Amino acid sequence: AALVIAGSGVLVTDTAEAAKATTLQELVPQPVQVHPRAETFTLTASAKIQLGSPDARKPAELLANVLRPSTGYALPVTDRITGDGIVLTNGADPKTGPEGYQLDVTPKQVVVRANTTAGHFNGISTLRQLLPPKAEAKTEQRGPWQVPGASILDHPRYHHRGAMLDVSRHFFTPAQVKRYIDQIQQFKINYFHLHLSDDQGWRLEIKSWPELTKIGGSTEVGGRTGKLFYTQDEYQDLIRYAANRGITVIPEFDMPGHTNAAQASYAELNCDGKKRPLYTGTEVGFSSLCINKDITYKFVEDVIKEVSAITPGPYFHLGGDEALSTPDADYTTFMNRVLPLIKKYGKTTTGWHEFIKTTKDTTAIPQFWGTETTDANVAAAAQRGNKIVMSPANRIYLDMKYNKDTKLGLDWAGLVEVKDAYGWNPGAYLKGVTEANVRGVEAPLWTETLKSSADIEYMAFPRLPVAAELGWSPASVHNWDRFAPRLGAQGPRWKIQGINFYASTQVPWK
Ligand code: TNX
Repeated sequence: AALVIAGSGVLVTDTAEAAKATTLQELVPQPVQVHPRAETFTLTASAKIQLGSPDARKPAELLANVLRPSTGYALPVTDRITGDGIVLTNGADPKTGPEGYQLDVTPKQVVVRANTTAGHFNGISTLRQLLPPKAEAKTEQRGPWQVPGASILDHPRYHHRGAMLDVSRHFFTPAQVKRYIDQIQQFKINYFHLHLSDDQGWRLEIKSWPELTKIGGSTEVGGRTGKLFYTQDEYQDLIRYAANRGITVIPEFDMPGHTNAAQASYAELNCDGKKRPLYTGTEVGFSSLCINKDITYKFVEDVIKEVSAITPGPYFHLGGDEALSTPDADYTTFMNRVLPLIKKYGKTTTGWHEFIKTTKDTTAIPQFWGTETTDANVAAAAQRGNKIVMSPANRIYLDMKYNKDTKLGLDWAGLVEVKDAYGWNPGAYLKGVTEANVRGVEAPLWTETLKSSADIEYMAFPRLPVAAELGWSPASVHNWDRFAPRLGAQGPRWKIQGINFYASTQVPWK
């Protein structure tokens, strides 16, 4: 008796029993191969989480931390393999690659096989969705804690599956950022991009330029005041928190535009030598660093140097978008001086796609955020060998309103309902940018209108899981009619997790 959800995404059933809905048909993102087995596994009070590989330790601890409160079980993490219970080990099929895993659920045990820590995190995310939704509760619930019998083999379509949060327009505390990291992590998101500077705020302490946060980190959109920035210790704590969940942080400092907060902090960053007033509105494109002053590059180098020293991830995001107050020639001059500085401090450059017109460096990563399906500079870069991160604003900007009645958000790129967010193929979207040119998918969340975790969640859910599906699942699985019920099946889990999601009428919520 088989119910096969193979790479084709087609469901094949040949018994009535197999046709019964199980959580096997409720996974987001959809795995590459899912074969059901007849018998279920039940997690019991004596179960141990057994490590067959040191790579699995952090993923094991994450799983234990999710399941201990809800089950009330001790769930010790141990290096001793006894077989029964949950076993995390290596020796996965090479097809799983650097981020994939195999998950085998039999009556005696659940085995996650992966050859890397990333693979174990991804396998654990799948296992969590196979347990009943109440396994996500923070308080003790009644079992039984069943997992449907299965044999799963899975690996991602793209390496980069990202989420961006703008902490500049509105500041979010470390606790709020951690809450969002927890929420995105469960969909196999592996990059968290923090937009740390903009006209309205400079959000990370830079020791050599202390006024950046003292002045530039003192307010936000709407005019609230306070300590609206992260100390370097707080930032490093966020990075560790993300790393303990399989996520690499990408810091962004936007330049040469979107720099009013810096220009309000230091007079010398302005061509006329005068400080700008702090800005609490939501216009874009009015600020620019002074391109022809050496102090500008001293400033930029100090920022890159300090940030690189405390950021273990390989990337520095230099923004580069909407530099509407920087003449084209100046923009190129600026990038020609700044790109080598990022290399000097050992980081790989990523940025909003505009910057790629200034460089032939094929290691640089443009993040496409346009609303058209052609971009000559991005296509030319792809032809040279650059890998592109896809964030088309009219598809996957999480701050776009769902419909005209959505109270939060903006609409400059259009209204983006759940089906619109799903209805595109990252590997065949931009002219001249094919599957092999795409590094992945990232869902940015700009926060001009968002002030709380509830606001973040309303805009990100369910579209962030949509982005995760597009980034992870094979293209052959892409089908709205089959995706919508899987997405809808997440509803009870999100309710238990306290996620304030938008219950779109396009989705059949469970
Ligand atoms: C455009 S997207 C911007 C941001 C805004 C956003 C609002 C991009 C690279 N720049 O400055 O916050 O639109 O949707």
